Amino acid sequence: MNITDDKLREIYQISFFAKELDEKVQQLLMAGTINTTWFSWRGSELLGAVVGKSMRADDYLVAYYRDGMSQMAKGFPAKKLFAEALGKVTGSQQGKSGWVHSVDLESGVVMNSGVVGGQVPIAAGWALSSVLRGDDKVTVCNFGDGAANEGAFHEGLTLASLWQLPVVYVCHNNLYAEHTAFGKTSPVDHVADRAMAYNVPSTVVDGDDVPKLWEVMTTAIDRARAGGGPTLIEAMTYRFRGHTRYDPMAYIATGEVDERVRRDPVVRFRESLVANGNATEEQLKAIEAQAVEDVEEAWQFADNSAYPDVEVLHADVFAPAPGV
Ligand SMILES: Cc1ncc(C[n+]2csc(CCOP(=O)(O)OP(=O)(O)O)c2C)c(N)n1
Ligand SMILES: [Mg+2]
Repeated sequence: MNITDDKLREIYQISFFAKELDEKVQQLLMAGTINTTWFSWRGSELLGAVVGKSMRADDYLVAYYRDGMSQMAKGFPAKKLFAEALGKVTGSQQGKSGWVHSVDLESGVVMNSGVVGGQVPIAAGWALSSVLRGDDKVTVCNFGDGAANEGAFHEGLTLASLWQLPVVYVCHNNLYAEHTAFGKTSPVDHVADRAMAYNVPSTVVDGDDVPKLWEVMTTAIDRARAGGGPTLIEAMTYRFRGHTRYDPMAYIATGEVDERVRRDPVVRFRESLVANGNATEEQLKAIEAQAVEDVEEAWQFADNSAYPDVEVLHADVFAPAPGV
């Protein structure tokens, strides 16, 4: 399906917002104003935005700790996410999970985890729930290149394929897992190469190429919805910052990151929108001004919110027993 100008502008809006939010968090962390575990998504904004925007509103997103941009594109309110990161009671889990395990059932962000690779079989479970209920929802599952080295990846793909589940797996291959380059841990060039072993169709796509990524995502989602089973999409991307903020990135060749930052995908996407007549300079400036305002509002909301009372610590740990 070809992407419309409206969708292209929406993707720019969420990507720019995600970039601003990430920059804001970095500033606050560096100034010592806040203290939170933070996995920067700078460099992958376009990929995240397309994933979230290509889904139907009631589809399920199984998220991972570096994809807040996908979650917000799916509809997770930024205020709830920011407040959750700061451990505030107005957060999506009343401040008890942080960024890493934030979920928002209303927007269909049904799971998020720091257990690397754990997303893959859990997404198969969500997709199985759609089959059992007879609804036509599709589950989209984000995970990193490092996750493909976990047993859970192989188990999840096996089940998804055997049962032809309505799930789209999206590997965000940013070339590194913590402090190790992809090539040092993978005997194959691409995560997508592994899908063949499970009879799952797969493709490698440039995660910065919005129209191509849109086409690949919507095709896979449509096929899953029509009963055609799972797809594995490997989107090539890059991580502008270290694994965590304490990472000096000494394992990366000098100049590699600078070169990527110089070709910032959000900036290049903006240039292409103007050059191709998909958006005017005025439209983009308005989007940017609004995003700056919205990021500030989300931060103020989180900052001004209270911490949860200690009494809620043990609430929501176990689901109530049936009939209770
Ligand atoms: C099961 C498990 N093993 C190891 C870890 C430690 N760990 C946290 S993040 C990470 C790297 C994952 O890399 P990747 O999947 O490429 O995602 P990225 O951070 O690059 O987005 C590892 C090994 C973990 N959290 N869970
Ligand atoms: Mg990675």
